[in-house]
Amino acid sequence: MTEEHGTDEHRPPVRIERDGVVATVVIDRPKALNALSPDVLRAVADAFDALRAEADAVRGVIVVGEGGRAFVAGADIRSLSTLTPEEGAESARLGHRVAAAIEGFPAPVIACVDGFALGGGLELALACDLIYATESSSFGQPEVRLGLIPGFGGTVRLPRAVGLPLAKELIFTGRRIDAATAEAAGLVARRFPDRDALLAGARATIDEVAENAWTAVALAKRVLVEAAGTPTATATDLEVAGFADAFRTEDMREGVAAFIEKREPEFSGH
Ligand code: DAK
Repeated sequence: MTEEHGTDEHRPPVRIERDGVVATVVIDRPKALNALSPDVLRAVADAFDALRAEADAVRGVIVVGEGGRAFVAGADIRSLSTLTPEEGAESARLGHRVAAAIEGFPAPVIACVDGFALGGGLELALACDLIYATESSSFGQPEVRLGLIPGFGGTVRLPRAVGLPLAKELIFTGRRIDAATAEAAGLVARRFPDRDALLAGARATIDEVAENAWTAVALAKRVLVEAAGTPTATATDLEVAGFADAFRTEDMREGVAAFIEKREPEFSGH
């Protein structure tokens, strides 16, 4: 098999690192600025499927790009140039499989952006629950410069994150914005001076989340993800269902009992 352009020799393009309750999915194709070839997309989806199997032990996932220059500089433009329409459809399905795996993962997923998050890279970050970024990062949807439009959900999730007018401006111009602008627009939840601080900040957030009832965090994520963009009545129905499901958990009984008994709760995750 020939080596994919920009792929570092003999290394899988995606790896999972574990540190206590935190799992980190590292996209490791720095020579191509971590561009999303079909192989990379498949590997990201597989990584989330693997983590799903041990979801009981994972309280949060960090997604990060290797190399310090890019989170992900978009879909792999070289791969795109050779795709047949059928392969294009397969690539679209893969992209949506990745987004579904992240949104369906029962714990927060934080995109840690250190460098470029462009095109499919920004769309990958938008599928995550939070975007944290270093000061030197930049964001954009440059697809129209290639004769494309965002195809991994950018037209759907970017307006939800920054509002329709700014989303339109970014998608129509293809321009890049810096981390400070992205934070002011609500796209980036938190900014950090460098990569170490970025990763430490994401871990600290996951540790803080991990002190809470895992079942409740998973239910809250389910409602937030499923309700996004739906009419108010549908969204509130989803919230009612999630609220009712919380009453089915031991954690809810424990959390309420601990408050009444003036003690710290001991959540079991059930
Ligand atoms: N794909 C492939 N290779 C890439 C790449 C990309 N997106 N971005 C960078 N590279 C490669 C470069 O070709 C270069 O490789 P070598 O020439 O060294 O072999 C290496 O990474 C370093 O890049 P540069 O030399 O260009 O580095 P600079 O610092 O000068 O510039 C840059 C960095 C990020 C500004 C520049 O590389 C750039 O503009 N990259 C392209 C960014 C871009 O346009 N991204 C959006 C792609 S469109 C779909 C769904 C979604 C999509 C497609 C289909 N379906 C539903 C089917 C999404 C489309 C997109 O994301």
